Amino acid sequence: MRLRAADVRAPMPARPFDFRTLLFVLCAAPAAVVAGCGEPPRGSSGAQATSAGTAAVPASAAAPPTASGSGSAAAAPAAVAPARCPEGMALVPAGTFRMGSAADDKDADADEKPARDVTLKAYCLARTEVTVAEYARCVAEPREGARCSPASTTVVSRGLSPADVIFWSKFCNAGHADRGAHPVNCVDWQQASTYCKWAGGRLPTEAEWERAARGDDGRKYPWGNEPPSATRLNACGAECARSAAALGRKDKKTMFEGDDGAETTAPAGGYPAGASVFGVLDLAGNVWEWTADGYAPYEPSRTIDPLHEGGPARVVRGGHWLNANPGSPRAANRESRPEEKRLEDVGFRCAAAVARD
Ligand SMILES: [Ca+2]
Ligand SMILES: [Ca+2]
Repeated sequence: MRLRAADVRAPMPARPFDFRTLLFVLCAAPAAVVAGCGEPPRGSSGAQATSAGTAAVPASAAAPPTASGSGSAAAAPAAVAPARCPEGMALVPAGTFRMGSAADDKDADADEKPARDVTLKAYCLARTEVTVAEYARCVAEPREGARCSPASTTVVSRGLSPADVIFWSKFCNAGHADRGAHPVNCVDWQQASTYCKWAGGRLPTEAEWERAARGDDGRKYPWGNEPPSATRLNACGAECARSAAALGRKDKKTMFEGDDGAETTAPAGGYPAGASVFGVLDLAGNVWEWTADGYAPYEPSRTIDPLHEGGPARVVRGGHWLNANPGSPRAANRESRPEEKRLEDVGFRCAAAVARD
């Protein structure tokens, strides 16, 4: 039994993820951390801003790091400019974290194992999922090499019955005037990738996504190890059971007892209590998020900026608004979706290279 789209709480004012200026926000990382920031991850274009004010990370951001720690004792340490991220993005400094789940973790799925240390260069990650309004700008203002096709107003997924297509398409957010601040969904992997390119960035790798969600202390959820609650994420709470009961189903399981205020998607960034250590929102819940990686078993030998190239299935992360299982929004959890699908429960956010003066 499925839920209705009605009665979603009123949208919050849009908080534009505005790459259009070069008013980068000075990162708040301590100097010792900033000094450890390296070059941007692979896949970064390092493009210059265009005359149209394109979402761009300056080419200087693509410069390799200075060889700190390898020079002679007599050499003066090279000055390292503070790392900066575009407005609306959080800086995740270079570092090493424990990715994946331990062999004895009974909550973990087999595809999360083995756990191993992974080292990442510094990167920027959007604090929020891309919204309907943000995506629409990409459609309206195409740029050479990055032309967004409209987000679908119907789900696209082979195997769904015509009735299921009609039902689930109600939850595609594009085309609904009251959902401009909600995450864009019903977009396939290529659409997501194109948008991020248009915005001057790229999709985050799976490793980048996981580190942003787990921090460096191996936490289970972005906010810590406490169980999910109605203030921390949009998933299936009391509101979910209530709407299911209205459809005649009284046995709908829920993830938590409280009402999270959203029967379907919620406006992006609406659960500050669920923020990660880097200040990134909705990494748990709301919509699953496309990542750059193709879905495949982990390769333990790949420990530096890992990326599994290619499809046809891509990794999605973070769970979504209809999840009742508290295991779904775990930071280490992985799922796959065929890259051509446009689904009501999958959206995305973008990453970008750090900039330096
Ligand atoms: Ca909910
Ligand atoms: Ca999410």
